[in-house]
Amino acid sequence: MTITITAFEKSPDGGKGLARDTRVRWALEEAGLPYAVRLVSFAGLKEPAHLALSPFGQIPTYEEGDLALFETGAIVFHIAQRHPGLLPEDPDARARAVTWVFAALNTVEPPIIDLTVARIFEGDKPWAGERLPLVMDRVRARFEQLSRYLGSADWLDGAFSAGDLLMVSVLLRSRMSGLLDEYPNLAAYVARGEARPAYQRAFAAQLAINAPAAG
Ligand code: GTB
Repeated sequence: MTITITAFEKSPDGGKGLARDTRVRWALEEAGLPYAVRLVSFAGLKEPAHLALSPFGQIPTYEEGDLALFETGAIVFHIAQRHPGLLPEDPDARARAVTWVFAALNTVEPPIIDLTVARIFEGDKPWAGERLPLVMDRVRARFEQLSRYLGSADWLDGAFSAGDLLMVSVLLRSRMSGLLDEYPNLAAYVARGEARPAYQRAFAAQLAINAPAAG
């Protein structure tokens, strides 16, 4: 059955892989699943046809036959549950990997999003200079904890899992701030994720639609 996802027609990052369709593409590549992409304009996100798939008018969405999903966490979990490669077979190990899915999205990503908001959307506000260091320290606090937990391990809990896929994706969003480089084992963890052939294919595919046409 054909899988179709949605992505930005023109991603604001110009294809640096920061928009959330990259996570879904990565999961599909890890699972070896072919997929089609429907590109949506910013105006199109808020039109009825897209709102029927994504009530909040966002990308990515996922369609497979009669099934339509939104929210990257749910989409990656769906792929991971049905195809080998992203969740361990052992039930306890599987539950721990799912815990890391939630930790990435619920505990680590929120302060990173706050940082993006503080740097990009609120950077010109008169109080931005006071707020930014506070937000950066909240990211540092999470990175410190995650760094201590990861130690010298390659992945968060044994073999690479959907939890790592989402954690690496979340950490990547902070790269521009330079904070990741303060934690060498986290920077190396992200680099390991990016080096995976499935990530490389996902990144190249989203870049191909965002890169300026040659010539
Ligand atoms: N919780 C949802 C999920 O995980 O699926 C969040 C989805 C989401 O935030 N989607 C964004 C969106 O559609 C795109 S990824 N926004 C449009 C809107 O809300 O109207 C966020 C994003 C966008 C662009 C960059 N960038 O260019 O750097 C990075 C991240």
